[in-house]
Amino acid sequence: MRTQTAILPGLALEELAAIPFIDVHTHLFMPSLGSLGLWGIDELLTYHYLEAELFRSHDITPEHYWKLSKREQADLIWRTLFVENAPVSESNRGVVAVLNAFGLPTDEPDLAEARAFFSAQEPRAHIRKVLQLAGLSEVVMTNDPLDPEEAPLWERGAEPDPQFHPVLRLDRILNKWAHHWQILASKGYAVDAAITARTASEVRRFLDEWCKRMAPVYMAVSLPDTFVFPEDGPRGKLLAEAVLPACREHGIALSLMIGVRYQVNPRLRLAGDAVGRADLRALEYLAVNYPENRFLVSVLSRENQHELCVYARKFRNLMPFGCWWFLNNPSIVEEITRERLEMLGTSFIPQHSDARVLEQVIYKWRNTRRTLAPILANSYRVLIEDGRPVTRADIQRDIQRLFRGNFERFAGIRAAS
Ligand code: RAT
Ligand code: ZN
Repeated sequence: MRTQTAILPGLALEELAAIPFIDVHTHLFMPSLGSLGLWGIDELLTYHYLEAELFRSHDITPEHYWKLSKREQADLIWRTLFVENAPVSESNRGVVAVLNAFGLPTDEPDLAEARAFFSAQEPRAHIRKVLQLAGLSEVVMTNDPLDPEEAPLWERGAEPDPQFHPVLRLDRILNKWAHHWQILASKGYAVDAAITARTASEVRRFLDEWCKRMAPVYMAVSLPDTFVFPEDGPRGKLLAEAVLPACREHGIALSLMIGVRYQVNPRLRLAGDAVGRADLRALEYLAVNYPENRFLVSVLSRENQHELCVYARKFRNLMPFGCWWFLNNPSIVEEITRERLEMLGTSFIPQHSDARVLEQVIYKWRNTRRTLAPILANSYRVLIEDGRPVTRADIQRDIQRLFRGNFERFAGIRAAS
């Protein structure tokens, strides 16, 4: 049935709400890695996005803040950003939306009721409930094989969960080889500080074993704005000689998240990273010279977004995904998503949550649906005006592709849907 333009925004919102999404990049953990998972009001309030904002509205020094207990930190952030100021920023509003989703008060002077609620939840049931509230069928994790807390859990055999897909994260290996090669050496790999042929092949063996253990849906690395490829340092050599061949052999994509300026203010710890414009010729080189590899790509700089779309038009082995970190604000998501729809049709993955705290998926996906509905509706409106009728089935098929099918196909996790 043909659709009238006036009802398009409502229709898009209905379908966005009805179709369960796959969250293609998070920092959440499946129940069997439960000790690593963050959830509840104290974690929500001490998310590093909010910590950065605390220091703008309160005189406390970072050094003093880090000495407080988690509970004291959360109380301070609540008082400063939610009681003494209206919580209008994106990350503040997110906490409000989560409290509201559970019927908790959003304007109390203290956190007593919220704390009582979260501490009464049974973790496994709470995870299922949160994913359902967020409209997600599955989430993709970030799993670090060199993390001293995480690695032993995998080595002992962590029980897989159909709603959580593992990802082999390579930051320590690719970005800080000098600090980490000895961990591999201590686990019996014949590696050195220098990337000799033997070191590269031992890293390859390490990746093969972790692929077997973890069955990752892709490998991933975050990269600085200064990322170049090819290059002669450890990162360039390990990428070329170990990571790219391993991805090919295991038939999995490599996710490149490019554009971080690490620790411009180390006093803020996790909140101390910034953004820089990258030279995407490195991506061009990878796409041209490694046609058998597939690359999921997110770029942090707003200035790199258009180039990424142009490269995606040239190379089918590039899949742009998400509006990452400092870009995940409605005004910027709108701009980037419109640009992508205009340049790539529906052949990209519009968003991921990057959630670090379980309940964040509720607000992040609610925001995405709210921001995307009018953008999609507008695309259909101009299409109708230009002479092509649009049906509800068209809208369903597009949303299914954007928020599920593109990832399933590109990551090779299911037959094409
Ligand atoms: O968005 C974030 O929380 C960042 O701190 C990073 O974790 C980033 O998303 C990454 O995966 O490196
Ligand atoms: Zn992330």
